Amino acid sequence: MVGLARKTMSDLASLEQRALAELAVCADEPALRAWNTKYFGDKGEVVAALKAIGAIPKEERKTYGQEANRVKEALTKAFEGTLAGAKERALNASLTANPLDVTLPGRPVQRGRLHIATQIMRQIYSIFADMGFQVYRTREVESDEMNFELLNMPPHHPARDMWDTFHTTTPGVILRTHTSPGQIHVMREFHPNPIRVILPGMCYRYEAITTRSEIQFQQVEGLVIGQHVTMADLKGTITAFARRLFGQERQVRFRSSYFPFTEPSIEVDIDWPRDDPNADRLTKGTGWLEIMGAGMVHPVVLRNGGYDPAEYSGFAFGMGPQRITMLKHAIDDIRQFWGNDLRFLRQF
Ligand code: FA5
Repeated sequence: MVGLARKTMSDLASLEQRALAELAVCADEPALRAWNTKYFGDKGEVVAALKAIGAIPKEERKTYGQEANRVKEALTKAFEGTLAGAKERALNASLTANPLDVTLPGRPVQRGRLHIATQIMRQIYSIFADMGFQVYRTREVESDEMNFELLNMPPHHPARDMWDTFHTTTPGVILRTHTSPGQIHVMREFHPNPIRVILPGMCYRYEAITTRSEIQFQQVEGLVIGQHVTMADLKGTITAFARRLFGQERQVRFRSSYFPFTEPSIEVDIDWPRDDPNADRLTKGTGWLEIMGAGMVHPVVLRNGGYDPAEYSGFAFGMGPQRITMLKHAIDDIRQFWGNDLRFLRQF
C-alpha cells in the first residue's frame, strides 16, 4: 500500500512537470484551451488525480490530498497567467495590424425630426390649448347624413358641388370632405354642456390635383357653443389665433361669405407684408391672404346636434393647415407635403 501511495506521489510530480512544460509551448488561445481540456476537462488528468484521493490508504491520504490540491492550484494559476499573457499579445497584435485613431471624429447619429405637417398641427393645438380648447378627434369615414344632411345640405343642395367626395361600395358611406361633420358628433356627445373644441384631421376631396389642391389634406375645425356666444367672440378668438401664428403686427380682415352650416358666414384674411418678394404673387396684388372659413353655427345645425337655438348659440371655423404652412414658409407646391421627398422635409 505504501508503495502505491509513493508511486502516486511521484505520478503527481511528473504530472506537474509535464503539464508545465506543455503549457510553456502553447502559442495561442486555442492551444491553451486544448491544454485546459487535457488537464482540467471532465476526463482531465488533474481531475483524475483528485478523484484518486479516495483510493489512497488512509494514513497517506492526507499528504497525497494536500499535494494533489497544491498541484491543481499551481497549474490553475500558471494557466491563468499564461492565458492573460496570450490575450494581451493577441490584442496588441490586432492594434498594431489595424491601428485605431481615437482622435477621429465620431460618426454623426442620424436624427429624425417631425414632419412639417405635424409641427404646424402641434403649433395650432398649443395656441388653442392656451385659449381653453380641447382636441376632439372624429372619424374620417363618414355617412352622407353627417357630412352633408345634418349640416343643412339635403340631397341635391347646390352647395354639395363644392365638396365632391370619394364614395365607398356601401351606399351612403363616404370619405369626409371636411372636418365639419365632427361638429354633430361633439354636440351629441356634450349636450347640454358648453363646448370649446378643435377637431383636427384628414379630409378627402375628389378634385383635380394642383399646386394648391390635393385630394387628401388636413383641416382644423373649431367649435364653440354656449349661452351667450356672439360674433364678437368669433372675431376675437380668430384674431388672437392669427396673431400668435403669423405675428402680433398682423391685420385681420373679415369678409362676408356663404356656408350652408353657418349664418352669417365669413372668410378670414390676414394682411401680408408688402416688402415680402412673394407678396404680390401670394395675395394676387390685394395685400390680403385667406386663412379660413367661419361663421355662427346655423340654427338647423344646432338643433341637429341637440341644442335649442333659442337658448344656445355658437361659432365654428375651419382652416387648412397645409395652405397655412405654405404661406408661412413660402412653399409653392402643396404636393410636397405627402411626396416623401427628404430634400423638402429636411428643410423644416
Ligand atoms: C370647409 O371645408 C368648411 N367646412 C370650413 C368651415 C368650417 C366653414 C366651419 C365654416 C364653419 P373650405 O372648402 O373652404 O371650407 O375648406 C377649408 C380649408 O380647407 C380651405 O381654406 C383650405 O385651406 C383647405 N382645403 C380645402 N380644399 C383643399 C384641398 N383640396 N387641398 C388642400 N387644402 C384644402
